[in-house]
Amino acid sequence: MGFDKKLENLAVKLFEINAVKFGEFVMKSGLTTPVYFDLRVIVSYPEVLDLISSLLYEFSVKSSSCDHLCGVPYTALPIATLLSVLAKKPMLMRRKEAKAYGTKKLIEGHFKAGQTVLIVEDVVTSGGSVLETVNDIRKEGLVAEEAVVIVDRQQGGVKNLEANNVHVKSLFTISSLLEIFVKHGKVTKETAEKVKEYLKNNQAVKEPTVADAPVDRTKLTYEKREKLANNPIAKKLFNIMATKKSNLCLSVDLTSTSKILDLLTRVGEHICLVKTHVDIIEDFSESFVTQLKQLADRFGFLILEDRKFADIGNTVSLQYSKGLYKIGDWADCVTVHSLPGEGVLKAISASVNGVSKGVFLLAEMSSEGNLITPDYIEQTVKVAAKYPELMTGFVCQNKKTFSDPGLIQLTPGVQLQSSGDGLGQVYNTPEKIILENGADIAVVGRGIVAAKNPEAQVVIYRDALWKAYAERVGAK
Ligand code: S5P
Repeated sequence: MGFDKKLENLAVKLFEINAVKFGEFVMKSGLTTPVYFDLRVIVSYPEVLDLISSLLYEFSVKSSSCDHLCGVPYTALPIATLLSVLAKKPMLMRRKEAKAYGTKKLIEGHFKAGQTVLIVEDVVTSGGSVLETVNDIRKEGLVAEEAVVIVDRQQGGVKNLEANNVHVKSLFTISSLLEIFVKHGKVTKETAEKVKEYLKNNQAVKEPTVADAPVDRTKLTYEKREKLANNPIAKKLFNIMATKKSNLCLSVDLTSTSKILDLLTRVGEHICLVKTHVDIIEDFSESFVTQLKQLADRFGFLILEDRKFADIGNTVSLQYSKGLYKIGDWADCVTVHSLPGEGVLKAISASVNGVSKGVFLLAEMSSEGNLITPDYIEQTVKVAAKYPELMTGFVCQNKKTFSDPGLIQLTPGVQLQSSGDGLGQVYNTPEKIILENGADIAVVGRGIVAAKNPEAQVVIYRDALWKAYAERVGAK
């Protein structure tokens, strides 16, 4: 039997078991409706459950690349269960209220942040119930962007869900059901018209109580975030981090080229990014740049020139591409202050001109007594949003500074040995900056560079930082 025929049979069965009724019904809100769905009754009809799940499977689940299925409690739970078995995909269960004792978990089941979830629901009116489940799922760092439903009541719910980035596929709409019912003589044409008229005049308003919880970027894996990044350097960095299992950036604040190259030869395999201050080098040459790039290729790390551009756009574009250093030629990304305003990003964007380059914008600093204010931080994040192609991430100290999971939080001020340097620098531990402060990449300078045995130290930092990241995203 073809899909459409099966769909027709299911519609007729739903009518016959009173899962859909026509008449005058008073709803919870006190308003009346000429059509009423009660799909809870399907649990009494195994053949209907079977038909629904096999049709939903054919129609949507089979072609979905989701990692989990999750039914909206309660009516959709048995359907989600059957679909999970058919698709051989694990299920998640959302509690309506967190347990008062024990783990207080809202989502039951084993999962990892960044995995995708297909939501299963029986009837969508305003979309509010689906959104409640979506929001709880997103709070766990999971991705919920698709839903499959049995009936769309065509009252604005699907649109509401799309606006919240949930794509909905429905087996039936009320219109498609009415067509089948009229064809099979279950309802009269007049009733069908009355229902259609009712729907036209009763579009559900967006549920104001349901907030679309933003995704917590710190719960997502670097693999997932690679896909969410717009800037090619951010994509590459996420990829390198995931592949090398390193979220360590080494700040090679040394003044001789041979010392820098020698250090990188020894520790390059353990880092994802090297950060330079090219203007402190006393014997800078083109050959240094060539050798630096060779090491970057050999060990698979990127180069960040920490120039902290902070002038008017025109000057910055000259500083970026001209002079002794010609930074734009060799650095994959650079640091930039937002102080001069948007012009600085505009200038670099024009200089880059489509080549794969990136910018880390300074939103905060690690030094004691710095003059950055909360408003400055907010405006910095706002201006960055206008340059998604250019922005690799932010240099900042706080998880809450920005939320875009496609951007990278680069956090300096990390050391195991001490808590400051006597010149205003403030140090945190690897665990604190990854787990509490939300860093994606930690910048370590003197903690490694000034160590007696940098090869040993680099491994200690890399392992501590990676362990903290793995704990953060719930990876084993
Ligand atoms: O807020 C900041 C921003 C930066 S880029 N605080 C910082 O310390 N940095 C840089 O990170 C600083 O210029 C130096 O190169 C590095 C930290 O080095 P460390 O030796 O103190 O670890």
